[in-house]
Amino acid sequence: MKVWIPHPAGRALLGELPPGVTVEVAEHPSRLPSEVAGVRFWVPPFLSGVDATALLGRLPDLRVVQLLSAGADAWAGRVPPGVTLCDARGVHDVGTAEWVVAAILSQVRGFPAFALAQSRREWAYDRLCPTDELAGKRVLIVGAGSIGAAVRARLAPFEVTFTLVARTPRPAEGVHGVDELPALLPEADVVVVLVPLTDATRGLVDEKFLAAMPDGALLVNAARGPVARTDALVAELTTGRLRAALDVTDPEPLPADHPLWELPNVLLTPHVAGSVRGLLPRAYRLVAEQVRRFAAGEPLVNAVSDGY
Ligand code: OXD
Repeated sequence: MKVWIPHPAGRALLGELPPGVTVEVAEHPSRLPSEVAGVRFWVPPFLSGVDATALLGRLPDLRVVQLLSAGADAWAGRVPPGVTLCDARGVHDVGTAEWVVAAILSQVRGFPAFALAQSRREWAYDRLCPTDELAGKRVLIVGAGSIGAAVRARLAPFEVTFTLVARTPRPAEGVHGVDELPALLPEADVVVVLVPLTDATRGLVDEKFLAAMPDGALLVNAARGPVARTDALVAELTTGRLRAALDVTDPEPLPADHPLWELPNVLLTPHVAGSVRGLLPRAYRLVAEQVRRFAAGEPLVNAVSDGY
């Protein structure tokens, strides 16, 4: 069985594979390592900015597409019949949850303003103190999957309270449905958006969503840029009423002349929340397990359903 992976380092990280499995490195869809025939298991490049989906129709023997991203929005609904699409659920929990905690603490304790003052050699005590604090804040997590659980576990020691929202309410676990957001948003000091990008979540964070957040609240987007309406974000954040920490934007990359760059109440990072040094070892542990399962005829984990 031929397996294509995108990282040369991935070979060693895969460890021992079942007999008959050949691994080749296909770093870029325009530089293929061998004939397309015989590739049964493909791990495409991770969020490379290159649309690798065009290769889907050119791999006649393909049976599995294993993504290295948690989000499958660029692939769902595009794989040919007979091909199973799997996401990397779990692989990004540590990195993304750490980013969320760091982003919240940075914004609440005013680190971006202190960093700017530092770049000007300004001792900004009188101007920037006191800052806000995280203890006592009400945190609303929109997207109660594995990353949401990791965020919750890491934030819990900070003496915050949590409300969780998911596409499907889970009353037994205290998880509310998305339709309850209008009632929940006014009670949240920090709103963390972690939902996958689907037809149902595109534009979820719109004028009404933002207007329902109380004055001074913090919006954190570690999901996908198009989950928020950029025009609504710019309009609301320009008033200074809310704060934001955005790892994702629409468009991405954000053009140099975009108004979001200018806003002092916005912390921006270039879609890096999950990109930490431990990512590849975690990712290739999942790939190795999936290859083993596939070779043994066992069901794969993390299969992305048609209704993604
Ligand atoms: C992901 C991401 O989807 O890092 O994994 O954005």
